[in-house]
Order: sequence, then C-alpha cells, then structure tokens
Amino acid sequence: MSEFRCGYVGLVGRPNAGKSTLLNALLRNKLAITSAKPQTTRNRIAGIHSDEDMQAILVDTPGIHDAWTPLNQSMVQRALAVLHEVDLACWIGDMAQLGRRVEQGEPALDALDEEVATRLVESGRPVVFVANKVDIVPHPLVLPVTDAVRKRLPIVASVPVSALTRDGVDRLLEEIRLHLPVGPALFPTDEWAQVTERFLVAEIVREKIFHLTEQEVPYATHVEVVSFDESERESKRIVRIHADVVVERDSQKGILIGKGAEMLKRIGTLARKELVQLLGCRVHLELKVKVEKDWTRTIGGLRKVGFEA
Ligand SMILES: Nc1nc2c(ncn2[C@@H]2O[C@H](COP(=O)(O)OP(=O)(O)OP(=O)(O)O)[C@@H](O)[C@H]2O)c(=O)[nH]1
Ligand SMILES: [Mg+2]
Repeated sequence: MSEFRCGYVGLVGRPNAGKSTLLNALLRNKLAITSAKPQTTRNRIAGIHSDEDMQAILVDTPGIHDAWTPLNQSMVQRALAVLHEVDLACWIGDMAQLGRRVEQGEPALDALDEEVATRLVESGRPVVFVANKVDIVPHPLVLPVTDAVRKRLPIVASVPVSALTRDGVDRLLEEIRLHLPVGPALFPTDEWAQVTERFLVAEIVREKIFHLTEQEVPYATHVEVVSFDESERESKRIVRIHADVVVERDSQKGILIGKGAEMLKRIGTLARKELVQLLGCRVHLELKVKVEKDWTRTIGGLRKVGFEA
C-alpha cells in the first residue's frame, strides 16, 4: 500500500503563465480569477486537492516581475514569500513564449525567466517545471525548453500540460504527490478553498473589470466588500452585498461607470451571475465607484483601500 502524503505546493512563475488557470484545473473548480492580461492575481490563494493518496495544498501566487509601484512590489513579495513556505515549487512556464524563442534560435530563458530561476534556486525547494499551454505549441518544442531549464537549475521533473484543456494535469498531480512529505491530511478532505466568500466576491468583481476594461484601469482598481449581509440566506435564500470599487483618478471613475452607468451595470451583471453560482442563492449586488488618489503608489494608499500591504 502506498503511504499517504500531504504538503504545500507553490505555483509560481511570470505573469500570464497560466498559474491561476492551472490552480483551477488542479482543483476542478474555479477558485482563482484569470484573464488574458498579466498581473491579474494580487494575493496568495490556496486551494486544497484531496484524494485517497494525498492532500496537496496548492498556493497560487502573483506573477514575478520587475515591480516599481508599492502595489506591484507587494505582489512580488507575496509570491516570493510563498516560495519559502512550501514543500514543493511548481514553476509554470508559458510555452507560447518559451517555445517561440527556441523556434527563433534564441535562448529559451530571457532575463525575467532567469530572475524566476534565481528565486527558485534561492528557495532551496524541489522544483517541478510545468510546461504550460501545450495546446497551442508544437510538442517537439517542449524538450529543448526543458533542457534549457534543466541546465539552469536542478528540477525533479518536467511535465507538459494544458491548464486550459486539463491535458496532463492528472499526471502533474501524480508527480506532485511523489515530492510531498509522508504524513496525514492537514485539513478536512471536503475543504477545497482556503479563502473567505468575501474575498472571492471581491475577486470575481475584479475579474469582470479585468475582462471589460483596458489599459491602466484594471491595474488601478481595487474591490473591497464593505458589507456582506447573509441574515436572510437561509430564510429567503438571498445575500446582499455592497462593494466599493476603488480607482485612483477621476477619469478612471468615469470609465468604470460609463455612459448612462452602462459599464458598471455590465460589470455588476456578469459578477452577479457568477456569484449566484458561487453562493448558491439569489444575490443583490451593489457596486459603488470611489476615487482614492494614487492608491497604488504608496503603502498608505494600499492600506487605505483595504489592500493589506
Ligand atoms: N491556450 C492556453 N491558454 C492558457 C492556458 N493556461 C492559461 N491560459 C491563458 O493564459 C492567460 C493567463 O492565464 P492566468 O491563469 O490568468 O495566468 P496567471 O499566471 O495566473 O497570470 P497572473 O495572475 O497575471 O500572474 C489567460 O488568458 C488564460 O486563459 C493553456 O494551457 N492554454
Ligand atoms: Mg493569476
């Protein structure tokens, strides 16, 4: 009989590599928000995979990048902190980028990949390289990329996956198990998310803003749930939520509200639809757009809007 294993797994990599999509694929459930724009994830987000042989606490992180503003610096610090807390690190590589470089005869790893590799080495954790997005990349490119990664740092395995189609994801779970410590489950096996409903609500609203707005607007937006009234959740099957959508300029407020409040209505409608699924009841969602001047640019600003710096 194989021994039960349990431990923490960090999903790390550059922005847009597909870390959050992979977390959701591993969990077979949507926990983390995703978007085609880089720097979507701002916090560590942990979900739990439990099966007969293991429990893996999977921690999604913000993408590691050159950060200039206090908001971005705080994001990168969160990712790096996770690296030191886990039993195993999964380095998620975007094969669309890495593979293209190999195809063009360039080194697979660019300066930012090198930075990620350095951080992984510093952490001293065993590393699994996850070659993601293989659905859009010719398979023969995986090997040269993996070779380049292996030359740069010792990895315990390389697993090609598509987080989008779930191809290879079960094989990744098997590989993860091999590198976790033997030990009993740390959490009840029916627990799958380690975040509050309030956090998920704010994230879902933020995701819609990432999908519907452009340029600096999503990056200047923070969503804070100010009230979450579930007093009638059982009796009338309704939850009433008020959330502040905070931006850092008046012009951004104008864009988020839109002509005839149309943009805010679209954001609210899309978010509410998903919240009904998440909370399993009717949802009353009220969004209010506020300006907190330059909040992303100072530690005080981050604290003021409720983003824990
Ligand atoms: N074709 C394809 N696209 C993928 C795959 N995995 C993720 N994506 C897409 O890549 C984009 C980024 O995905 P995310 O999961 O948000 O990436 P992330 O690494 O969490 O990004 P940050 O939170 O910004 O660091 C989205 O448009 C995803 O749909 C994949 O396996 N195949
Ligand atoms: Mg993400």
